[in-house]
Parts: sequence; structure tokens; C-alpha cells
Amino acid sequence: MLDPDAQGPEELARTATEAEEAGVSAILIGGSFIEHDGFDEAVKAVKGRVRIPVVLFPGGSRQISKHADGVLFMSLLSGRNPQYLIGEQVMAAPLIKRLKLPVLPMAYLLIESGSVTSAEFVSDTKPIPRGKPKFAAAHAMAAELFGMQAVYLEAGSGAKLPVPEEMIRMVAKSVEIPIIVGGGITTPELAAKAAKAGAMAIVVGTAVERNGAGVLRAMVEAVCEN
Ligand code: 1GP
Repeated sequence: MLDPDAQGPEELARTATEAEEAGVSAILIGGSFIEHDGFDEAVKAVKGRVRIPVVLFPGGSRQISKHADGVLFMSLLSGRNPQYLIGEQVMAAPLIKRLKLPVLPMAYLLIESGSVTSAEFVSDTKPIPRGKPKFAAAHAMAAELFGMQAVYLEAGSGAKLPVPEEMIRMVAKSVEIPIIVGGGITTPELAAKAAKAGAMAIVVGTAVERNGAGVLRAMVEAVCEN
């Protein structure tokens, strides 16, 4: 996952190239709080340099770009803030339709992770308690019944603690749709544990910002061994 606020377009494109070489399946771009202008330019720069899909992971309706291959069209289903349940989506829908961007309708579930994350603060929502996997499972079931095609279990970028394995396992048992897990996954061991518990895809951002995209190669290997 690339945060357009953390790096300039050229640096983002370089990181994306290195991530592709490390064997990742897709590049996600977005963030819960983007301070700088130039989102479109960042997506364009990345798209111009990689063959793997470049997918928007929007923190709000302004993070839509015609240069992307698709959008994670998500609702913050764990929260009870109408702005992130449906408001931002309504604002973004006409542009997404006009651009004919492919979408993956997805439930975004924020999970408590040891401290207040940007996603929690900006969305003004309460995360699902990490000791209550059945709440996460019930939200995932509701998402599936709505026809959503994936569930994202999010500890939040830079999370102290990743999503608990027990929670991933229970959600995986409760629904047929794929589970994406992210937030606080910084080592190959953590990535492998999440995959083993039932994650179909693992999202990594902070570890790459801190250590470079090289760290992804070992993560990809660890996940593929499972
Ligand atoms: C954030 O889950 C992603 O949406 C990535 O989190 O930055 O902690 O890897 P990290």
C-alpha cells in the first residue's frame, strides 16, 4: 500500500517498481488523511511504471483517479458514522461510473489495535474490540448478505498490534467471500500467520516506508509457503 502523503510521485513509482520485483500482486494507493495535492499525479506516476494492477484504496471521495485499474469501493461497516458508511460513496459514485472504473464492493472493518490509529481518528468511529471476534464475524456476514465481494480487516496503518489470528480465523469460517488483512504487519512471520489464519491478501505499507520494498520479498515467500 502506498500513501501518497509519505512520498513524492517519483519515489512512489520507484517503490512500486521494487514491490513488483519482490513479487506482490497489486499496488494499493490511498490514505485516511491526505494533506498534499497531487493524488492523480501520484497514481499516474505509479501506473506508468508497473504491470501489476494499481488499485485505489480511497480514504474519501476525493481519492479517485482515472489512471487506476480499479477501486476498492468500500463502506466502513464497523462504524456508525454515516459519512463513511455511505456519504463519501455517494459523492464518489458519479465520477467512478463516468470513468468506468472497475470496482470491488468491500466491507472495511476497523479492528482495535492497541492505540488510536489515523483511520479511527479521522473516521470518528469505534473499532471492533480485538477480543470480540464474533462481532467481526457478524459484520462480515452482513457484508456478504449485502453482496459485498470482500472483507477488509484493518488494524490501521502503523498499528501496534495486527488483527488477531483468532479473529481472522473466525471471520474466514463465517463467510465465503475473500478476506484481506492489513495494519501492523511488519515481518514475514506476521504475514504468514495472517495467511494461515485465512487471509487471502495481506496489505503492507509502513514496513515498506521504513525499510524499503526489499522486505516484501521475504513476506511474499512466507505467505506463499502457507
Ligand atoms: C493500512 O492496512 C494498511 O490501511 C497497511 O498498514 O501501514 O501498518 O502496513 P501498515
